[in-house]
Amino acid sequence: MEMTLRWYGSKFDTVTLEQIRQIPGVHGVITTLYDTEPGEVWSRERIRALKDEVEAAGLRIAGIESVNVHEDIKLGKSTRDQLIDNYIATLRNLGEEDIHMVCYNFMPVFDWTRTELARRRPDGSTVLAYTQKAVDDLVPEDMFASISGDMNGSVMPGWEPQRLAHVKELFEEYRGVTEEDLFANLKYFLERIMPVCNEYDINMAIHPDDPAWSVFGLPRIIVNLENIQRMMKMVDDPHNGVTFCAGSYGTNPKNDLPGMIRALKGRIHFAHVRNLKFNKFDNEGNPIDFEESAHLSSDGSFDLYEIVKALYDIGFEGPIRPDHGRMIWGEVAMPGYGLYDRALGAAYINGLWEAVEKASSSLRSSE
Ligand SMILES: [Mn+2]
Repeated sequence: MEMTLRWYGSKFDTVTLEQIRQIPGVHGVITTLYDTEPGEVWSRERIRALKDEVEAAGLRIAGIESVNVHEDIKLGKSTRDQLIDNYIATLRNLGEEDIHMVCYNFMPVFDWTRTELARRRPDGSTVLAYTQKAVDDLVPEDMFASISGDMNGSVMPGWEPQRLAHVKELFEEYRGVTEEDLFANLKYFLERIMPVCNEYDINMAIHPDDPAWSVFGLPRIIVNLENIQRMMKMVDDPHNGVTFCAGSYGTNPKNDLPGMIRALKGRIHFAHVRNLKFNKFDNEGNPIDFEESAHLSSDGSFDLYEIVKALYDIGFEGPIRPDHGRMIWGEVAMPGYGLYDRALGAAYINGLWEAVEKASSSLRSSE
């Protein structure tokens, strides 16, 4: 694995490359051209400028998160062919610049959903949280207004104001779009982009839907192992793989995270490792309230040791990153994306990895 940190670019991120470089074991960043619109071609010049900036700080670009997919592609509209051509042009330019991993998602309208961005925990830290009741009570177009006050002045990925301005129309367009339609539109997209991914050895890593169930009645497909396997089989190419996001798949306690990792051997191209804490379940065992915790196993509901061990056991070699961190020590940053708690997360995951690695090599030598 290659430990990385997500970085939004010097114009948008409160965290600097110089700070990232001082986190032990972090040599790469996962970044993006944050001010591009879905459907826009990323020019080679802009990609190279970003690369130069990262490399001048002594780091490397380990992958892109994300190249966003235009809603018309997800909707299967007639405009999709041109938009996919543009996506292919972007992939080609990334490949020319020696970038080989691209994270994306296929979630309608919203990238991810939380109902609070700064829930206070007993230790005074603040975290992102989700309450089903808040989602059920909310008109989707009010979602942005309800949380935008918590964004610390940042623009959060998936919650860009220009995207949210069209929420109402988008909901109209998704009326009647089923999960089967979404699978078919994803297949169409993947079939079109795979040749360029093969040409440039670009691993496509689809990010799961977060939370891993339908919200606001929108169809959601990347939610469990069965659906991921269907996605990989329908366009069967090693470049068609996944971002294993523990915090997203883990929102559904029925998803056995270490088991999923083992089943996805060879097709996990990127890993997001984090923890969350379930607070309340309904009568059927579905979580109705959870919050993001520190990465440490004992602070949340997941066993991070087992997650890291499963990644080690499948021979995972791709980029990995700590995911949303808590806001601690007075830091003011994009919720989930401050420096301090993600640095603690990176150090903790590195520690787990070293322990797993040494334990299994001493096991081997004693055999
Ligand atoms: Mn994630």
